[in-house]
Amino acid sequence: MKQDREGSQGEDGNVRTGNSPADIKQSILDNLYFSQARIPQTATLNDWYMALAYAVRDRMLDNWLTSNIHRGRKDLKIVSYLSAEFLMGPHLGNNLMSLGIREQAQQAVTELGLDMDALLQQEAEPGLGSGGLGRLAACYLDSLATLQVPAIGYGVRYEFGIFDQEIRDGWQVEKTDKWLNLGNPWEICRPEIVFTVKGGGHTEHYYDEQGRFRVRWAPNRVIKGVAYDTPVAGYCAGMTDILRLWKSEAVESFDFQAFNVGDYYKAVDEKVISETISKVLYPNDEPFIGKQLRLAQQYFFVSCSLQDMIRIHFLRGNNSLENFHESFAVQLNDTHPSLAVAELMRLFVDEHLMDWDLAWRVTQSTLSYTNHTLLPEALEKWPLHLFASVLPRHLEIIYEINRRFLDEVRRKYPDDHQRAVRVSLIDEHCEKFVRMANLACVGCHAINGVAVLHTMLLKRTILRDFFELYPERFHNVTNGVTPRRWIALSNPELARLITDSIGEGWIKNLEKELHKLESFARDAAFQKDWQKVKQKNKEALAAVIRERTGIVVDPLSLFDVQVKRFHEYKRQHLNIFHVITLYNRIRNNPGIDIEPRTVIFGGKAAPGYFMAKLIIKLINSVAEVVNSDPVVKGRLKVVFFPDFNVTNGQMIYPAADLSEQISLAGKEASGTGNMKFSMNGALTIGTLDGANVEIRKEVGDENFFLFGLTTEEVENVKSCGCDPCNTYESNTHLKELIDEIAAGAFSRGDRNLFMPLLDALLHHDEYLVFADYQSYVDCQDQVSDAFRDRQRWTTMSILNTARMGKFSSDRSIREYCDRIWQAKAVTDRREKR
Ligand code: F58
Repeated sequence: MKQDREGSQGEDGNVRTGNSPADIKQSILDNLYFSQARIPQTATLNDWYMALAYAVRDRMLDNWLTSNIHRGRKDLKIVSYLSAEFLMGPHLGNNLMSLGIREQAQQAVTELGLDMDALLQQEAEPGLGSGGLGRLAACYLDSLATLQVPAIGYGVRYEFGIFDQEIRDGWQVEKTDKWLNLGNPWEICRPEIVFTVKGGGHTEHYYDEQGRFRVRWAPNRVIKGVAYDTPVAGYCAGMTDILRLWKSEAVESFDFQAFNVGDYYKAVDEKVISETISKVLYPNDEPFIGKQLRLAQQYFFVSCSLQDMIRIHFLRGNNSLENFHESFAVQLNDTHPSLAVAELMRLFVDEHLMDWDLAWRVTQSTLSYTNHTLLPEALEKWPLHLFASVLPRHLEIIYEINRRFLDEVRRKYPDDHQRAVRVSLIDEHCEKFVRMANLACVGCHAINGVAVLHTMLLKRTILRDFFELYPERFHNVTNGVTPRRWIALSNPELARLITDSIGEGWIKNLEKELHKLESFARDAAFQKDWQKVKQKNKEALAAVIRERTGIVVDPLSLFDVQVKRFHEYKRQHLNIFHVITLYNRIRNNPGIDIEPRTVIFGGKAAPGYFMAKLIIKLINSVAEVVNSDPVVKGRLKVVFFPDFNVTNGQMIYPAADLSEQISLAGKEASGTGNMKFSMNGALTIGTLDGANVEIRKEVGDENFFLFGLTTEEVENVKSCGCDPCNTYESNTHLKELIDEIAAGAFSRGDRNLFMPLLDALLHHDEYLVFADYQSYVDCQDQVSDAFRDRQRWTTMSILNTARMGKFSSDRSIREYCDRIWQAKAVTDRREKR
């Protein structure tokens, strides 16, 4: 073995950090031996993966430590992104790319007789998020680091992330995600960065020696939060930001108390309860479900994070908290961390003896809030009794904020009692609740939506009163996604083609560079290359589909893809109704000349969301019938791709021809999958919802398949009280397919199985599936026609990619920095390569 670890040193002579293939190879061997206690002869694939990961992490440390110095600089504001979710995706491939050592590592690995793809696949995905909101946080960290803005992402180190999805008999089955089982080489535990967090109990009011009114919180639980840091390297940038996740643990002194009185088991119980806080991510999607443990989780990570920021603020040489907002801009990713308003006030006023008014000014200047939903049922509101039992001091603080705020409202609108009732931080309709969005709107200096339409609707609907009170606080920052992970990493062939044509500037400067592709849109040779790349990606996906589902699909068919969380408003059932419509056309006319399609679905349903799970079952049931019917002759295939996550997304987006963005107008805040598809050359069929509106504007109306009611029309249909039964009765194709489902055509004769879904549609159809059906089917016919003309389609595809510059998360982050955070990048740029 010794021999194995010797050998050549790289040009820079440092096997620990050198970037030559020889250095990396030696470093892998060293890490295998010294960190994994393994020799090559007996090492498992996971040992090799860990050894490579440690070798890569070693190479991130230089930048990490220099970046710490920047974070210590008083003149540079640190952006704190507070989020209950970070859906980072696998780190290895991305870090190799960011460090610019992909080829060297590939060579090192090959020389060791290993397969890089197998090593990459060994990494368990850190699924610490459930969907768009968590993935957005990850894209934003990538952009912050790439743009060299000092930043820390703060969240929870869930032991169990989002469940793994299996499909059994067509139904979703949830499996616990054990992402930490084989070890996580990317995180570094920082036992010295630890904070205590109180819970429950009561408050005591008293006057201190100086005669000041003080409040003491006497909790009945105390736990501690320990920091785990994951480096986030900017793409070929000197900056490495940090993802700091908190793990809950028992406070030792509490154990001892119990132990001393002989109650050993109580001490152990206490430990178990403490560790429960960061045990599991709640996989819910909207609507809001008020579980005590979730409130405790939110408070836990908010408190640890704010205490950590105060620590850093003093470490930077400040001696008061008056200028805390010059050290930190704190972004609240939805209301999940909105307790920060009350907690920062508590830390300032109770712990650091700041005067209330000053504390309030600093709190407001520090915090800003992003809203991610228009669904009223998704807004977080905690039952007052529950809130009081977990956070008694915070409730007092919220009452005081509310008292002052409502005074201000009444001064402004003296005769408008109803307005005060609506904006109050406490909902007093029957059972009382604490309204977290109201708390965030009052306590933050900036409030933003995530797409132009979404921000406009926020101002007109759920946050209207706050917009009228504080119009200057409202901003729009349209979401973006990182072109590093979502093009360069996941679609290497396309990345190469783009770079060969316009140079590599697009990777860091999508907005300025990518449009240069437009000049190739009609170039015959370039079109061929473009088609080849897509074809290869489709073949690769087809192979994976076969391996995971047993379904054989034709890579030459149109890949029509809808991947996202399952929710009725996203209308995956509208898509499957179109599939049934195509199937009926084939059955009614077996010789029909129809453009072959493979319709691919993917996504998880919240474990308790019956209707979403029933839609998954319907898709699989339709798939079973369509895929096995000989009359179809392979012209139509339906696939449910199980366990859609970041890793699988990286395979799926590059292989799509058509992107399904078909939510009911006014329901999807932005969408980010829509951007990933389009960047990878898929054309969109979509409604005027969320960021679709802006995507269409960028790519051009003629390169986007638009259908469906507009938000205004939706409002009209809703207010006229139209009966969905009428649409059903008057549309023969719709009636035919609904009747088939009802008759058990896709459920082996079982007429009851899908009744709950059909009943909901026939009697309410809240998301206007029936109303949009015909427009959708007509639009899909246009898609098929367009796909027949491959040259035209390819032009449209190239133009879609070329015009997506705006949707880089770098643009979003620049907007946050300029308009909301007033944060600057580190100026001494140390460009690598
Ligand atoms: C999503 N929200 C929006 N929430 O639905 C989507 O339109 C938007 O593009 C994205 O945020 C980013 O802005 C979302 O993903 C959640 O996952 C919540 C997590 C906590 C429980 C409730 C759902």
